[in-house]
Amino acid sequence: MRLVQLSRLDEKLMRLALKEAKKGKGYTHPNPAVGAVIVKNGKVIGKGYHKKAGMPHAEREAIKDALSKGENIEGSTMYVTLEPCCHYGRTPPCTEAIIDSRIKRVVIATLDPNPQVAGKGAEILKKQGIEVITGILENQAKKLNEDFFVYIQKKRPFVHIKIAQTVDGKIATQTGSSKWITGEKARKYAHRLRKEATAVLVGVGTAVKDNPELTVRNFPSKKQPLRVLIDKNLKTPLDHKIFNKKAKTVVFVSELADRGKIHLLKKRSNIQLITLPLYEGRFLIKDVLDSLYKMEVMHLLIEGGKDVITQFFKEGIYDKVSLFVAPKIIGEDGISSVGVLNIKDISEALKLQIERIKKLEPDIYLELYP
Ligand code: AOF
Ligand code: ZN
Repeated sequence: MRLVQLSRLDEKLMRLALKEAKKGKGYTHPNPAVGAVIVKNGKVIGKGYHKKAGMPHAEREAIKDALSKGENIEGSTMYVTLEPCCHYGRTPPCTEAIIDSRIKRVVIATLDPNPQVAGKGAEILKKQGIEVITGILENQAKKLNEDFFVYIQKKRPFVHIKIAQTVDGKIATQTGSSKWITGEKARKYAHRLRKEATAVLVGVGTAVKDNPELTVRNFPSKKQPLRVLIDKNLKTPLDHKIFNKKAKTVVFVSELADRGKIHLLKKRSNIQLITLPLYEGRFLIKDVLDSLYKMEVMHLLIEGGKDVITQFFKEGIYDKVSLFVAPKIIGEDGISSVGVLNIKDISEALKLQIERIKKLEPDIYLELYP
């Protein structure tokens, strides 16, 4: 009975730590969003979260918070949403701070997939006689950092495809008219997705036709994601919004790109050009993702268009699909959200799981996972 009560209490306090962690969501890349709470004699005496890569980790923030209030941490319990680190990265190990503070119990939601930590953090604490419990609200903690887990384990960005379409699967009319398919609520939510991404990618078709700025405007955000443009011939006009000063842009070009335009773009401090080889007239997705991984892009949001999205689906490289569906019908002469996949038998269809359905009047939002 006491054990059941204790684990309920642990969950309640871990929920508080998760709430802290969420405050950093979208700002910590390539680090995870982590929260920590310190409890003594049933009272929360300190809390904190990781704000940004290079800044102190959640554990040190919580310790600092408790000390600043004059609290005595000795003998307390720490709730932390990710296993405390035990390595020197941009910051010193959290295990040292926990041991030095004489915390006697550490409750962890999930282990850190980072091979430099991966269970070693918990072991070090146990060796010091600290009681360590793992797995409290583990699923929530993993979901919160789904991008970080993929980035670490697969050594590539988390690939998140966003589609806004009609009920008959169209993203534009035959003339390319698409503003707007979904309503205001869905578009606001799409800006939240941008805030949570490290980078937002589009292909040349979308960049030229829609002239998107790819910044976060409809949602509060302290940062702008990196913009990524795939444009082998560098066809996008230089006065298009994707190149404006509101954010940085990486452009993938090929040897075919106009030298003069390359020269002009190189002079702009917010633009980075990367030349990639072409195979049968296309870049390899692997090359694009390798480059972005090296730039520490942890969460890549793909916003279209059809050709880019089709290539990711074809190669089976996607971790999440955010689908907005508007109660509108365009018909077969419209542009489909996904192009030719050459699927013959229905059993070969790409299969997704619906994890969440949300009404964003007048549209709906589906969160899909492979
Ligand atoms: C924690 N608490 O709040 C976070 C952790 O370069 P550093 O020093 O910031 O270390 C980054 C790594 O630390 C990151 O890859 C992940 O394994 C872990 N993040 N660990 O104990 C935190 N953000
Ligand atoms: Zn740490």
